[in-house]
Amino acid sequence: MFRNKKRCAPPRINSVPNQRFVSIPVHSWLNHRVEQKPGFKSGLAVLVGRTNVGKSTLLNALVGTKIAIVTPKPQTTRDTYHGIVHRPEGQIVFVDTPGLFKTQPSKLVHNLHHKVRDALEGIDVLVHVVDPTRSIGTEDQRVNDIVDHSILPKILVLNKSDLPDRYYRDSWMERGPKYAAVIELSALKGRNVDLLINAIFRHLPVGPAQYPEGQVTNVTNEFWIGELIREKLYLQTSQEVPYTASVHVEQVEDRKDKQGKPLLYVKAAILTIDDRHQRMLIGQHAKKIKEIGSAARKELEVAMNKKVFLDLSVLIDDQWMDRLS
Ligand SMILES: Nc1nc2c(ncn2[C@@H]2O[C@H](COP(=O)(O)OP(=O)(O)OP(=O)(O)O)[C@@H](O)[C@H]2O)c(=O)[nH]1
Ligand SMILES: [Mg+2]
Repeated sequence: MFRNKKRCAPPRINSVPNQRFVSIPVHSWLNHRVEQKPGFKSGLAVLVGRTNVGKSTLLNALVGTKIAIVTPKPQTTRDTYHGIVHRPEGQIVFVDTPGLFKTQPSKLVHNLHHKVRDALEGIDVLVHVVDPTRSIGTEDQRVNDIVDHSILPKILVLNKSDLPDRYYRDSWMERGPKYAAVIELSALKGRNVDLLINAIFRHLPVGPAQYPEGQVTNVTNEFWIGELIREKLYLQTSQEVPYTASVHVEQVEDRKDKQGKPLLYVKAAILTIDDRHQRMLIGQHAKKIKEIGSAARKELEVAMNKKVFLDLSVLIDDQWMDRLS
């Protein structure tokens, strides 16, 4: 499947960054049912919006842990995944989605938009997230159309309330009557996120929990590690490079280091579409791949609370976008 293998050993870095915690349990869950008190509410709320409005940041803030990767670049999220909020009164499963965006038609864009449409199936509440600091464009119009055609209870979230220049706040407020509630919050600062949780509970049916108490997501460790590497790739590369690349985690294994201490061995490959992008991702003297690898490794070590050996390579696989669908 992959050709033109070029590998380089990850650099050793001893300092640990000041990152927010991450800890993702491995799960075996769906269909799990536990005894719930009478009146316990349960359901799914989907986060939709144009790209970059802060849906993934909000998912993390709601759950209180880093599940989704976040970058300042558009089109960061490529999958729909669940973040679970547990409260005495019930359980909300939040579904993060890829943002809708306007760009040249491509397989990647087509597949991501398809995922958004799929994510709207079986949902109880639709949460429309917007960024009132940015003018309302065609991407927002596309989301507005989806929202207007939906018969679900809808909540409008005006994110980024920590920013002073929310010039488009009033324009969004004019759409307020179309929604069951309008909430201004800051996902980044964690401000007013409980208001959203309370508003969603008002629209959820009584029913059994979908996930066991304490489980915060449905993503596997392997998937999450791949996402973390992809986040660093987005942060360390520019222009079209992030959009030519994906990450494939081949192996995650608990081992011991030379001193007998626990070590997590991770073997992963960045997949890209051609030689030129492979060269860019590796960089001169393998500088770029080392930067990506060391940033990912540092955060993984904090998350897993153990040393991590990340064996990262850059391979060519011009089919990876087909497999996204
Ligand atoms: N100031 C401020 N920035 C925010 C807030 N929420 C998100 N951001 C920033 O907005 C950028 C995009 O955030 P994401 O959470 O990746 O946005 P997204 O909607 O998931 O984007 P896609 O996955 O590309 O659709 C990042 O730089 C975030 O730090 C907020 O409440 N305030
Ligand atoms: Mg996202």
